[in-house]
Amino acid sequence: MERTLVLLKPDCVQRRLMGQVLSRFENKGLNVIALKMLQVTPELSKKHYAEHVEKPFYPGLEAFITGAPVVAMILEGLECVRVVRDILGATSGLKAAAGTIRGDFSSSRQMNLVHASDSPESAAREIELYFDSSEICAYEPTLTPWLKAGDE
Ligand code: FUP
Repeated sequence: MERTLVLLKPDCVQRRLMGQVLSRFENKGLNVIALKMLQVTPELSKKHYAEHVEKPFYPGLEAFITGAPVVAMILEGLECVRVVRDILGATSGLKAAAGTIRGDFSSSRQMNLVHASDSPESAAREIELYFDSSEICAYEPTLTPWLKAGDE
């Protein structure tokens, strides 16, 4: 089992797309094991986007991500990091394939609705940035036997 950090960004919350986005993860069979709404501070943004802080687009990105509430969640499932990135699609909504969340709902590179960790290492770092271990509610869903074979 793998875990990944997902953020429903301010555009997702403001456009009332939270339910539709969450449904895609639930429909896939992923487990939501932590979930909360919060306002990202400039300090948290700089930690989250540490690799981008020096880039020219960073000030606009920080203004966007701190501009309204986000929803943070931890998803769990087999190959969850890659599976969730595939469900999101390419970074730019203009380039993302139809059928992906960004491909279906976004026409922007910055306002691309959802963030998801890009590797298990990033996931571990980002989960720690957004969640205390006491906020994680891991559980075994009763329908697991109908989602995958026992040896998968
Ligand atoms: P992703 O891994 O898909 O979230 O994308 P990146 O790590 O490459 O970029 C992080 C965020 O910066 C993305 F959500 C989009 C934003 N971004 C811009 O706003 N402008 C750019 O030129 C590049 C990225």
